[in-house]
Amino acid sequence: MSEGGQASDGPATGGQGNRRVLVLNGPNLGRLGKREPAVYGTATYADLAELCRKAGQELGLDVDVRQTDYEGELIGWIHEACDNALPVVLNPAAFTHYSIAVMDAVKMRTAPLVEVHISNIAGREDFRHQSVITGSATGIIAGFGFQGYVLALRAIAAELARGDDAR
Ligand code: CA2
Repeated sequence: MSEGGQASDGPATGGQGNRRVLVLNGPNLGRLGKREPAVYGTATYADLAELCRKAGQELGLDVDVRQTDYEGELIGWIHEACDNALPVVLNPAAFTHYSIAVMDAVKMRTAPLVEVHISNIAGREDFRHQSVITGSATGIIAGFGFQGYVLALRAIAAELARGDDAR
């Protein structure tokens, strides 16, 4: 679990258990707003968590926002989602580009999983062009800043409205 109480930034359970969504963020995203504003903006991780929770409220989703710098912890959270058929919004951060372990966990998903990137990874350095996650995700949203998380939550709400299987 990452320092600073950032592991879980939203309600763990609520009155709408079947509407729970995990928003999972990988390494260094807890530092948003502190470095590289030209790429990631000036808003903070707390701002991102608040935006996701607010979007969730508007969509009738019970959004649980978490961030970790540890691969094993992220994988554990993906397993939790698999075991409980929870939809996921996932920004794997640098794990995107090389973690076969995160990819294998995503392959086990039992509900929609949307990969999100704040920046447009296809327009950056060559090593960021490849995602080992996308092929196992429901879809990917990249390049729209924090708004990408809201778009991903909207996509999940639409998928839930279509049926509860792992699309
Ligand atoms: O664009 C994204 O959302 C990324 O997933 C962010 C990752 C990067 O490794 C991916 O290629 C694209 C990096 C997150 C690092 O976050 C920072 C936050 C503040 C200051 C510097 C980096």
